Amino acid sequence: KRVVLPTGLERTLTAQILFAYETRLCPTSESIEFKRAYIEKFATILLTEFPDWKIDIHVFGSSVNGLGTSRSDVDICLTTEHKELENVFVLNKVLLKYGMRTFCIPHARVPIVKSWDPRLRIASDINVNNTIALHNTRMIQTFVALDSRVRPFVMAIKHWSKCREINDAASGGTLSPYAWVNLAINFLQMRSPPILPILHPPISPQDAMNTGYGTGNVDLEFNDNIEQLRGFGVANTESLGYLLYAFFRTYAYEFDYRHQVVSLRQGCYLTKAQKGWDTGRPSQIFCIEEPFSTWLNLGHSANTTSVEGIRHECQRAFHILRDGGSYSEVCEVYKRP
Ligand code: 3AT
Ligand code: MG
Repeated sequence: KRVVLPTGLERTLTAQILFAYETRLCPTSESIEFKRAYIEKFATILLTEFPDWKIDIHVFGSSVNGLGTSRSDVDICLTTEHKELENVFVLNKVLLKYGMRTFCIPHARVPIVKSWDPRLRIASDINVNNTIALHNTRMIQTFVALDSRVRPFVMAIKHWSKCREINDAASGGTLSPYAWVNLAINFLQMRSPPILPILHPPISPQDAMNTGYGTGNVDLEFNDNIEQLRGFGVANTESLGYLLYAFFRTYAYEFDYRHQVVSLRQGCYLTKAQKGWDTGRPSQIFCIEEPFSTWLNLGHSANTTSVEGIRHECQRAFHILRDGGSYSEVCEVYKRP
């Protein structure tokens, strides 16, 4: 069902999103240059400190998937056969020597070193030999390339979630930027007609279950043939403004948080029962299936209170737009009471 936004408002909102996208969200050429310089500096450090080791540097996440801003961090994955480097404290020591400020998270599912370069003013998350994110980065790059609405739409949602302080899984207990990207892409797959396709091969109901779809047994296959898929969404003529409005309405009033699971892999909503995620655990309140590691819930960090908060934020944004407010008002920086 299409709940209409008056045409005038829809057009104005689309123009506002595009204006924010072009002037504030797209990274400046200066910031791209600083990130490039940082990666070069990092490569030189590795060469100097480990001259005899073969270490490859892969950049992933928003600095390469098309969804980064000037202020996004640089996500780096190092691949090497020298397992000693998987101990993040080894890298940490080296970075400290070169004046970086660092912080290790050794016991996370993916251990990382967080580093801040005070000269170039670049933040970076570095992991060693955890290559899974390189594949989901390529998947996002593919989606972004298929329709010109994807990049401004997803960036508008990422920006809003950051301004409203609901994009911090680690310390805020809400959703990571990557989880928001999954919600936004799944939303575009579920439009009628769809704007984005399903890229993954079909999966049997048995495999779709949380159990049985082996942990660590990741199926990396997906269709990345951009030339073949380009133009997939042309039958859908919805504007950016309307899409953003409908996105907020979906997560404010339509999505059934109690029973549904967002699946980008299958381009639909699954049920919690289908995934075996209906145990009532606090980590299963908002369910978003990771497209490759399908046993992972990207919403695991959000508890009852933060899901209420997320829902409330979507309602707030929806009401502002419905009443003729602007995208900037929607993104007004959250003020603590
Ligand atoms: P920013 O622009 O930096 O705010 P981002 O798009 O780089 O956002 P994140 O910082 O959340 O997103 O994560 C960086 C990348 O790491 C994105 C994705 O390729 C990968 N990633 C993040 N969380 C997961 C996860 N739970 N499972 C698999 N890959 C993940
Ligand atoms: Mg990042």
